[in-house]
Amino acid sequence: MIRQAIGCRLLSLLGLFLATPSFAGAISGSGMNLTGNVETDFPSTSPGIITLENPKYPTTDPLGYLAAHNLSPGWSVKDVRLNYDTSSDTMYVGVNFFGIAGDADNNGVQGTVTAENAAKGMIEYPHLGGRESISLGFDMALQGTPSFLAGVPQDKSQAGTGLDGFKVASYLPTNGGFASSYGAQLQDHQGQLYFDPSAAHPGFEFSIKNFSKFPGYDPANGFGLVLYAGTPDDTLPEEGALFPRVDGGRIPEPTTVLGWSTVLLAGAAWRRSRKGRTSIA
Ligand SMILES: [Ca+2]
Ligand SMILES: [Ca+2]
Ligand SMILES: [Ca+2]
Repeated sequence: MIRQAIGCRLLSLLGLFLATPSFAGAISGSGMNLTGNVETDFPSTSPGIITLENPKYPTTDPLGYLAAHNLSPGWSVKDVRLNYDTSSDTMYVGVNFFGIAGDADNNGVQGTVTAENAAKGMIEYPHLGGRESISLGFDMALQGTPSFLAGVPQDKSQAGTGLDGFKVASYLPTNGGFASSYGAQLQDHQGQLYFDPSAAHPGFEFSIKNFSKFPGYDPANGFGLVLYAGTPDDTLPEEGALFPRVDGGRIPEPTTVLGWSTVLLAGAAWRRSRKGRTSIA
């Protein structure tokens, strides 16, 4: 039943991503002045900014929706914003959470939970520690599976050299889902995570270098994107979002949809198998 429900959700997601914007008109410039506030740094109304809204949440009173469904503003993603800088071949990415990234109990401090919320099973590690992860998979050749990953791995033995263990890495599938499937760091592509999420810098903003140089990438076709945020160690559900084709307009091939479904379902199965587990790895 869970698998069926996820499948249905995927289909509804796919239906909502058919009108995604194009890269035409992307800003060319010399980098960005980042503050850690995604909506400030990646204004949706600016030419070249691509905003991928997470269709799971209503635009009217989303915080009320989150509260009613026991979802955390600190792990729920409102949208993902992209800005490709042609002059430096750098892709800037802003993951825009409803609250402060990683502030699971929404007490305004990423890294601490109130006693009351701790009693409800909410857990926060300093920074993005423990098995906390914000991970994005990029499907550069539209194969239905990530070509590479960028983010903070769930399995910290896979952590990279960036802030909070940020890494741009090859995708090395494991049974743990893509958030714990980081392979070798890709030095030619390793950008940076700009801020450890906090009240002053609530978003998750990073860069990827030499973005056009990934094998198989054709800017005219766009790329796919899959996102994960959260930790399997608390009582909150993890965030997952799928953007099968970021340039849009065309329906992904069925095989592509199937591939993406497999990627997401692998993570779902893994989480189910640990249901009830409360120990901290
Ligand atoms: Ca907190
Ligand atoms: Ca944390
Ligand atoms: Ca969780």
